[in-house]
Amino acid sequence: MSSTLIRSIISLPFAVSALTMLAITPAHAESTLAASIQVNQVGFHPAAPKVAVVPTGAARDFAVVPADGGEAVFTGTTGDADDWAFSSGEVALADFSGLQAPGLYRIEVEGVGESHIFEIGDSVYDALNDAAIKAYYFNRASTALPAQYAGDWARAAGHPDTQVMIHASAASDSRPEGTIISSPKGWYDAGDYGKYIVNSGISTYTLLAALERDRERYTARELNIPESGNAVPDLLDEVMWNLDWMLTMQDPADGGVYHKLTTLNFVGEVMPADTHEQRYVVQKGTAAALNFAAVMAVASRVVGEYEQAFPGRAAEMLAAAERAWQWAQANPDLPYRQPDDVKTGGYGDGEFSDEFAWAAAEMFITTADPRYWEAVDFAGTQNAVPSWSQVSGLAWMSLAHHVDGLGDAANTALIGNRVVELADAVLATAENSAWGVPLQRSDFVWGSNSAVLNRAMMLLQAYDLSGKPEYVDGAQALLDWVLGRNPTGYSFVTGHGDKTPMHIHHRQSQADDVVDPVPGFVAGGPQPGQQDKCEYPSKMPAESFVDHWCSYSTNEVTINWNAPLVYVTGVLESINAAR
Ligand code: G3I
Ligand code: 9MR
Repeated sequence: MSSTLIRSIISLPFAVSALTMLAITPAHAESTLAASIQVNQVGFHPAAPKVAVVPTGAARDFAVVPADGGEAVFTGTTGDADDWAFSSGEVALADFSGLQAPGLYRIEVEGVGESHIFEIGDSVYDALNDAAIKAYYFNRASTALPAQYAGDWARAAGHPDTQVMIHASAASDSRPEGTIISSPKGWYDAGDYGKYIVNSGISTYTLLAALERDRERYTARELNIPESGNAVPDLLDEVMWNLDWMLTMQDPADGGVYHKLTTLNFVGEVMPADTHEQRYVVQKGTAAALNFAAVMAVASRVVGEYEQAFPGRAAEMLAAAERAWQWAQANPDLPYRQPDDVKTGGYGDGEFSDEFAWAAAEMFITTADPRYWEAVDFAGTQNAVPSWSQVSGLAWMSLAHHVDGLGDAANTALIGNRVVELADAVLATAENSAWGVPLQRSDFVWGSNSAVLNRAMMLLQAYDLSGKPEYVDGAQALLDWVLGRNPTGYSFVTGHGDKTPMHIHHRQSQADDVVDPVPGFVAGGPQPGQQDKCEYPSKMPAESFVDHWCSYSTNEVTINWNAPLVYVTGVLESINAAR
């Protein structure tokens, strides 16, 4: 909260309201973080807005100097100092957007110190974007990762998943409890080795949406994965690894989709090849069916563009989507309920209107059948920043991207309004932020960096519709946050930045004998829940992060958190290449 806002609350005539409001705002809880100048440590395109954050109680002069020393190349004065409800101390913004010359730099402020190194240059996010996609390769199940592709992080195969058991909760007439099915491939969800359909939904979708948005870009990128050099973009090859698995999660008898494939308990800190516990598919549910239907509908239209490389696959995916959709019509309210003997991730969600809207939107876009548009009350469906449990934003994002080809059934004005309304609401939150980033208290949840990046992704939808630069600038500020313009001082993406997480909650990174963690993964990010009971430097929402294996609630990595990092860095590259 800005000090102005605090002052206006304190001056409220009703002391009781003031006290109540102050009570729900955490008092400035103790922080042991060292205050220093924070900046996006990867860097900026020459034409992009460039802002660093200086810890100070009053405006100060600052200088941008070459990383290897020498005379200042840019000088300026910060704005006024202010505080923020989610971090400690006062800060001021140093705007050096005027500096456009490519190079490696630092910010210096007399009496305060210097920032980490950052770059100004064209294509400054290419390597990061490639690495964020390559992280999915590193999380492939059921395969060895040869050194030729995986370098230092080469590993033996694990989890063939050809002998997976039907759990009691998933038993059906044709597949009674204990039946063995084959369900290989896919990506490990996170630092654990589970494979979860709901979370695969938003992750796989977001990567496919990146490809739909920037096909030319991704056709040209080479990721050095086993499929590199074939006739399709590496990004699509990577996504196919997970689509192949997802298809095996559909019960051929009725079209329903199992919620997840995991062991009964989380396994220890071991490599994939060293763990052989029985894996199960667990309970079918409405969320799994609708996530599956939505993703298969999108995949069908994307894969259909590469029919020669993937003959028959687009039709197979669309048929699978239709069967899952039908199953959900017959089972519209079946939440996932974790069985007593299963302790792995829940991804439970009891509210399905957003999943229905998303699946209907994707089926409508792919088939042009107006019955899908009519199946859902789109006029009554709000937009929201996406997360694994709230996917209405994915419906609006896809509808907006395809708005010109939707035909008469769709309300195109409604689609534009929903996208712009949400983007404006996101941008408005920057006004209360001394850090100049459009974030609010509810963003500081488990996986906060994905909330940050999904906000950026929604701003970029509004930019695509309107061409207004403020939406790109907002997305830039949010990416800056993830890459170092935040009170923890970390660029949260492994291997990308001057100070990056070294001890992510990622079993492979923990169990291998390589010092560096697998690169290209964004850590969950600060949030005050501290569910893992580790030691943290602060209780403040934006400071409650620790780079330790112990911290699965702030330092794990997950496929749905990397996906908007891919989307946002790819789109910013495309936009900047064009300006
Ligand atoms: O929905 C409530 C909301 O009403 C409330 O205001 C808020 C206050 O904290 O909490 C919200 O619930 C949170 C929920 O996520 C939805 O955002 C829970 O507190 C929070 O504990 C929960 O965290 C989830 C976590 O699993 C624990 O269940 C994360 O979203 C989810 O990303 C994470 O997923 C795990 C998988 O289960 C297993 N694989 C790793 C993966 C990442 O850690
Ligand atoms: O390692 C698990 C991680 O992948 C999950 O996201 C997290 C929350 O479900 O749980 C982790 O496992 C922990 C378990 O829940 C409690 N005991 C310690 C485990 C991690 O070392």
